Amino acid sequence: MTSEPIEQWRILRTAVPGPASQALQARKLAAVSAGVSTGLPAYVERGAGGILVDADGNQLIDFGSGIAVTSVGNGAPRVVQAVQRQIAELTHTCFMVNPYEAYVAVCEQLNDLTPGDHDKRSALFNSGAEAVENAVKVARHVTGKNAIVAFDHAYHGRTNLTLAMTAKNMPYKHRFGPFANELYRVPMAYPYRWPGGPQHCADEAFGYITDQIHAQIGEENCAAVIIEPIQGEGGFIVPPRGFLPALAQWCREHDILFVADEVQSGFCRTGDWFACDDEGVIPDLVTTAKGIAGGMPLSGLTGRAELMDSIHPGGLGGTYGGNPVSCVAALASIETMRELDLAARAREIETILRAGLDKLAAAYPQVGEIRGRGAMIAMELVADPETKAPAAALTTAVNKACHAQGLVTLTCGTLGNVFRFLPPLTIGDDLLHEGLDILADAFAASV
Ligand code: PLZ
Repeated sequence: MTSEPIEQWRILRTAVPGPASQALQARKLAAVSAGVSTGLPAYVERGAGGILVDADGNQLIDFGSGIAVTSVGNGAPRVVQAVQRQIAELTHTCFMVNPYEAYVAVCEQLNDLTPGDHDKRSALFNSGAEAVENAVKVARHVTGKNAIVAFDHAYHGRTNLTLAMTAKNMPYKHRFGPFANELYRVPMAYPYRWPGGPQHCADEAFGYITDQIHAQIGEENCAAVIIEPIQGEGGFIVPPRGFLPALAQWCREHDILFVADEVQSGFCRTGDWFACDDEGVIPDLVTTAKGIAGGMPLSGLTGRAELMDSIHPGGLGGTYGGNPVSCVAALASIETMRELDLAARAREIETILRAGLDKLAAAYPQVGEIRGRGAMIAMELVADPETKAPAAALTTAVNKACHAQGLVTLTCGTLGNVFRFLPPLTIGDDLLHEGLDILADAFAASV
C-alpha cells in the first residue's frame, strides 16, 4: 500500500487552522481532557519529509518534527516498508514471554552507536520518561546509593519520578506532587544567564556545581548525575566546552554514575550520532527515545555491560517495551540515517538556520542569543539585551504568527522565551529558507 507522494512545498488553502480543523477541535474540546493541549490545532492527516498536510488540505512546513521525533521525516520509505511488513507478520508477543530478533538487533545498534567502544548492554522501553526511570533504577541498584542529581532547566519526563527531576513548574508539575524523593537539583552551566557573566561560566560552573553536590548531598550518597548534554525543553541550553568532560571525570572519581539523557539530542539531531560525541564524553548510562524509531514509540537504556548485567533477571521490562513494530522502525530509521548521512545533513541545516537567524539578530535587539548544534537550534528572546528580561509574550506572538502562515514552530525554555528549531533532517533547503522568511515576517509583525 503506497499513498500519493506529498510535494515538498507549502500550500495555504484556508486560514490555519481552517474550518475542518476547527470542527475537529470542537470535538476535541468535548472529548479530550483539557489537560492535553494542542499547540497548533491544525489537524494533520498526512506527512512526508518537511511537510504536514492538514484536514483542510493546507501543506504546513514542519520545523518541529513532533518534538524531535521524525528526524528521518514522516513517511520515510524504509520505515514505512519495514512497519507494513512487520505488522502483517507479528505485532506483539512481549519480549519477556517470547523473544524476537528485532529487539536484539536494536540493542546491538544502540550498543554500537552510543558513545564509547566499551562492552555495553541495552534494554528497551516505550517512552523517554520510562528510559530515564530505568536509568535511575539501575544507578541505585548498582551503587547502593540513593541520591540523584539533576539540573536547573532539566526536562526528563512527566511520570512521578521524572517530574521530580524535571525543573519547570508550569505546566508540568503544578499541583501534581508530592514527587519522588532523593532527587536534588543543582544550577546548570548556562552561559547566557550565568550570574558572574557568560565569559565566566566555563571557569566557574564546574567548581560551583560540584561544591554544591559535595556540601548538600555528599558524593558518598550520590548514585548518579543525570544531564541532557544539550538541554531540550529547558531552552536548548548548551554548556560551555569542557564542562561535560569535567563533570563526567569528576563522577568517575567519586563512584557516581554519569547519565546522559539523549532523548531529545540523540540520533543525528545535533550533527553527531549523539550530542556527547562532540566532546568525546562517554557516559555510564545513556537514555534514548524520540528520533530512534521514526515516529513509532520506543526508548532505550544503554550502559556499561557490568552495570546493566548486574540487575537480577526479571528486574527490567514491561509489556510493550521494544515492541516488534517499533523495533523494525528503529532499524529502518538507523539505516536511513546512515544511508543519507543525516548527521552531516543536520550540520548543513545548522548553517542555513544560523544564517537566517543571524540576520534577525542583527536587526532586532530582542534576539538575546542564538545557540544549539546541528538541527537543534534556538534563539532566546529578551525585552532588553542589558537586563535580559525574558520576552515570553513576544515569543508566543511570533510563534502564533508563524502558525498562521503554515509554519509549525515550537517554543521552549523555563521562562517561556526561547524559540526552537527542530526540523526533520530530511527537509529540503527551499523549505528551510521559506520557513526563515516566514519567521522574519512574523518577527517584524510582532515586535
Ligand atoms: N528526556 C531530554 O526531551 C521529552 C516532552 C513533551 P517522553 N521531551 C518532550 C511534553 O511536553 O510532554 C523528553 C526529553 C528528554 C525525557 C523526555 C521524556 O520523553 O517520551 O515524552 O516520555
